Amino acid sequence: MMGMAPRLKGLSAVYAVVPEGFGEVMDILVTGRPETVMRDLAGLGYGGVELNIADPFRFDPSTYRRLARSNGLEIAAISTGLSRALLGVSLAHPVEGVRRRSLEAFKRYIEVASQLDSEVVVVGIARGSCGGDCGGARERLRASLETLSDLAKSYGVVLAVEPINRYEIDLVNTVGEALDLIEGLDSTGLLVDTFHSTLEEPSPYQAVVEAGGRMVHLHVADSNRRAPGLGIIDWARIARALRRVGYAGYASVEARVMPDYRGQLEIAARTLSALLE
Ligand code: LER
Ligand code: MN
Repeated sequence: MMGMAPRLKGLSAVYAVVPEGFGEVMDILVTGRPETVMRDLAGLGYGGVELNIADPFRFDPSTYRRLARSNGLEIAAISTGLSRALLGVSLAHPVEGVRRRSLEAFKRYIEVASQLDSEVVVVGIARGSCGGDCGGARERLRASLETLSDLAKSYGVVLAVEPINRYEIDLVNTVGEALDLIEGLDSTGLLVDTFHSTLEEPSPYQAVVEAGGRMVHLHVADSNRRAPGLGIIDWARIARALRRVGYAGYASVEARVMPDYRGQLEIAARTLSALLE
C-alpha cells in the first residue's frame, strides 16, 4: 500500500561551520553567514540544515539553536569531515594519543547533536584512512565505534557510517563494508550518499536497498556531484528504493553549490520533490 510508506522528513543542505581564517572549504558545502544561509534555506522550502562543524570544541550550540528555531528548521545531522583537515581527527589512527583525542572530538559531536535535538552524527572522512595497514585501521575504527555507540545510545543519537568512494578514502568504500563494520553495534547505522554509491556500487538504487533498515541518513548529489537533476541518476527510482526500505529521515543535499548556492539548491528542491510526495 503506497499510502502506508513512510515519508521523508524533508530536505536539508550541508553547511560548513568553520572558524575565521579556515580558508576554502570543499565546493559541496554551503558557506556564508548562518543568519543568511538559514533564512535562504527556509525560503527555498528546506526543512533542515546539516552542520559540518570543523571544531566541535569551539562551537556554541545556542546560536545555531536559536537561528534554526527562528527559521523553522531542524538540525538534520551533525557532520564531522572538516575536523580531519582542521584538527587531524581520525578514529582509526595508529597513534593512541591521536585516536583518543579523536574520540573526544566525537564525544563532543554527540553532545552537540543532542543539544541541538539532532538524531544523527556522521562518521565520514574523520574515520581516518588505512595508512598502509587496512586490517589494523579497520580494527581500531571498530574499537572506536564500539566506544562511541554506547555513548550515542545514552544521548539518544545514532552514528551514521558513510561509505565514501575510493578516490577520496581507502577505508570503507562500499555499503557491504560498512555493514560488516557496524555489525552488532547499537545506535549505529549507515549514511548512503548517492554520489559515492554511483561510483562504488552496481547502482545507487541497489545501495539504498542493500543498506535497508540500517540506513539512518541520506546525502544527495547527482552522478557528477552536481545538484540532483544535473546528472544521470533517476530520482524517481531513488524515491522508490527509499520507500521500499522505509527510510524516513532527511535528504541532505551535498552537491556542488558554487558559485551561488541558492540556484543549485533550488534545482535540487525541484528535482527532489518526487522523493517527498
Ligand atoms: C562527506 O559527506 C562526503 O561525502 C565526502 O565526499 C566529503 O569528502
Ligand atoms: Mn556525503
